[in-house]
Amino acid sequence: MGDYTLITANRNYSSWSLRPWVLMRALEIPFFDRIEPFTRAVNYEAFRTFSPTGQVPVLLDGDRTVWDSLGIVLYLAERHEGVWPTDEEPRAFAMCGTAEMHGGFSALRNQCPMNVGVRVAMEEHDAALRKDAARLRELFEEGLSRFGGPWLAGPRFTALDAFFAPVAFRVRTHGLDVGGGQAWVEHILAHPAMQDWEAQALEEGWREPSHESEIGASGTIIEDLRRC
Ligand SMILES: N[C@@H](CCC(=O)N[C@@H](CS)C(=O)NCC(=O)O)C(=O)O
Repeated sequence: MGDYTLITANRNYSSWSLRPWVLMRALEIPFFDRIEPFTRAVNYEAFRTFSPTGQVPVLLDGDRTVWDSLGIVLYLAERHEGVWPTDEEPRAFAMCGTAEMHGGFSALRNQCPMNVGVRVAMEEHDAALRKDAARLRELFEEGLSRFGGPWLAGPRFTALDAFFAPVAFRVRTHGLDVGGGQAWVEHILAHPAMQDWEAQALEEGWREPSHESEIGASGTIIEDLRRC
């Protein structure tokens, strides 16, 4: 069993970081929580000192480096119970949804950046974003109705919920309509690990200009709840 250090970046902005962080917290897998904040628009050289891709998240298991949010989750699944659902049907759904999130939803990712403390009014949704939002709604509603909720693949929090956790913040920040999937959005935002992440995001003092311009470009900022 691992002696884990999970390296992540700013709570407010770092959506890929949130995935393994919230999974490990929800499954109660202990780890040392190391934060490496963004100091500039591209942090490649600085992050290369601990990450082969120059990106976060990175999991250190003793002297082994495990990188990429999907790589980390697959690694954890071989060592810990509960990363995937036990039954084959929800497990297949969870694996496919996780892969879909990892490789897709680029309009959502580009046009609705994660910025936990900010609320944005969007002027319009272009065709690509409308397509992503419709697919999100479909996937959330299917998971909840097929497996009975309250999580996307049934009664327990799994990697599928962790992979969509940043989307819950994006849905709230940008006021996206995910239909019946809103029940899941509210459920995950109320999870103690998500509440802790959010509290840290609101308190952290780091502002990084390129992330600030991204959120400004996504619409009109109507509320900024960050305390620093
Ligand atoms: N495919 C990677 C993507 C990771 C990624 O894009 N991380 C961003 C932060 S959320 C990063 O480290 N960016 C480096 C930078 O902004 O300089 C993963 O799943 O872990």
